[in-house]
Amino acid sequence: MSASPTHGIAGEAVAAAAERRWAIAVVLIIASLVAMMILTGVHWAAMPPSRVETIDPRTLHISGEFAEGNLGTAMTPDGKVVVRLVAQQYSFEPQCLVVPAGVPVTFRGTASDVIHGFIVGRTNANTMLVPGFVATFTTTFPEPGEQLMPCHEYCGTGHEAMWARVQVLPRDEFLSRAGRAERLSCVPR
Ligand SMILES: [Cu+2]
Repeated sequence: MSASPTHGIAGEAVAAAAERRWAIAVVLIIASLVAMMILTGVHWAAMPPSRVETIDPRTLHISGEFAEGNLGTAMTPDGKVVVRLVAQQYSFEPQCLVVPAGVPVTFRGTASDVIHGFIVGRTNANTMLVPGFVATFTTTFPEPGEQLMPCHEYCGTGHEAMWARVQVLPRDEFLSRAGRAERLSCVPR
């Protein structure tokens, strides 16, 4: 019943070949990751971001763009939609954002303590929020509906409970609400 000695040697050869294949695959993966790090490092060093906006996280709440009364969605005089928000352990301010569908929306956000970030549902609205810096991007939400906006940078023990909601309203409904209020949000009062 025992395996023949030749069988054992053949088995060893198969195992050695499989191990070699895995070793080659792992070396290739590590080499490609290192190459990616070097490439991105050189790229960022050669072409630093064109626009870096800094802000003092210690005085964020006291005055200026990210003071509490200024957070939420606002219409600029020339009709642009701007959402301002602040992330902190473990919530976003405001907790519920209102945006129009089919209109470009500019987000401006920052963090007051540690690195946070967010993504809005399955849209391409996605950014990190780093204390000391203002993150900005513009996106358009094609469909009305409600989206979840979780924090996607691990920020501490309460991270998994850190999320907000985004209500994407039909354009006309948004405009009629925006006409009545300076700052819009859907936080229940
Ligand atoms: Cu967070």
